[in-house]
Amino acid sequence: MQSKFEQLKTEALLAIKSVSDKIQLEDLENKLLGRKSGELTNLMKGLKDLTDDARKVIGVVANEVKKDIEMAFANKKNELLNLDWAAAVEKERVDITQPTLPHSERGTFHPNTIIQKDLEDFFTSMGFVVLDGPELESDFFNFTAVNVPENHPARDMQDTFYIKNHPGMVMRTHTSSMQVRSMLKQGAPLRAIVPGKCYRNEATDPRHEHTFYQLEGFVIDEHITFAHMKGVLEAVAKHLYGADTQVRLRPKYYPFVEPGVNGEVTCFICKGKGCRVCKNTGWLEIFGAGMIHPNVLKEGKVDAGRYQGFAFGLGLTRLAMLKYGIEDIRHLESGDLKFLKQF
Ligand code: FA5
Repeated sequence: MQSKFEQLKTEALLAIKSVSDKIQLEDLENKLLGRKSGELTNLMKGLKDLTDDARKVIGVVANEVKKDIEMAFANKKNELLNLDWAAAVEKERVDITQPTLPHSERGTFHPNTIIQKDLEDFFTSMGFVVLDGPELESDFFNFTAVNVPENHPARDMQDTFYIKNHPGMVMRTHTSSMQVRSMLKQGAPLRAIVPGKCYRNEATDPRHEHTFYQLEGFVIDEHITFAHMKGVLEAVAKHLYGADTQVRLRPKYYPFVEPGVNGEVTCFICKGKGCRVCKNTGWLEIFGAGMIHPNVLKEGKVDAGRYQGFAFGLGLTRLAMLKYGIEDIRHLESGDLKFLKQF
């Protein structure tokens, strides 16, 4: 019986050595060591029929053979694993001596992103913080909190996407939805901008998209006046379009400000003389603004007796169109690489 164990060991070690993949190795392990009918298992079962003395001697041999075979399996498993690793590394090898991709293949920033980054730098240099807010917004923060209660006709000014099966939720129609959110979170005084995406159920045309970007700004502090607002917006206009740019404010109704204005800048193409871009008016409309309505401050738990503030909403997409002379807003969300690679 001893020689049977030794013969099995010799054959097993040879067979293990010649295996070249994991599946073959598993099959062989099963054939030799399988619990029910493995060849070594069967041989070991025969030990019980030996006399006590013989079992003592042959038992030692049997255990050693088993240990050696198990060890050979473990070594082979390791060897195959290392081969797998080597193959994986070889597959991922990068030839660093290859020339890089031509520069024209590099990504570029979207025009909206370029303007957004530029304005973020500009406003942070004036002490504003940059905030971010949800695009899927509650009806409350988008409308009610900014002084547009349910059933108020001012809701019709912004054609809204309501969310099926989620009453009370809308795709935000403007970044003004962040006014009260920010007041509740940060309190007063507050100086912040909120750039971001907005959505309106528009019949799209060259100047109106269902998805576009705005940049909201608000300043809340003691003794804030309309003059501060004009000063900040003039600084923005000069930054964007040059030092000789003027700002014109004309009354406009927005429920969340009082008084409210429509902001225009001298056309930076014709310098106010009148051209195709400004439709011969000499002015370009770029924002809505005004002094924050006391009802909005109250919703934000800001003491309206002590604090005042102004807010403005720049049409960021409009600014990008003006800067780059883009004639149709629909190019911006088209994902068309021919268009996007120009920037
Ligand atoms: C508002 O959305 C106000 N929340 C702005 C505001 C903020 C006023 C704070 C007062 C105080 P309005 O609907 O006018 O206002 O939109 C502001 C700008 O967003 C517009 O001048 C325009 O540039 C841009 N805009 C509005 N709708 C679209 C659209 N469908 N496509 C592209 N740009 C749009």
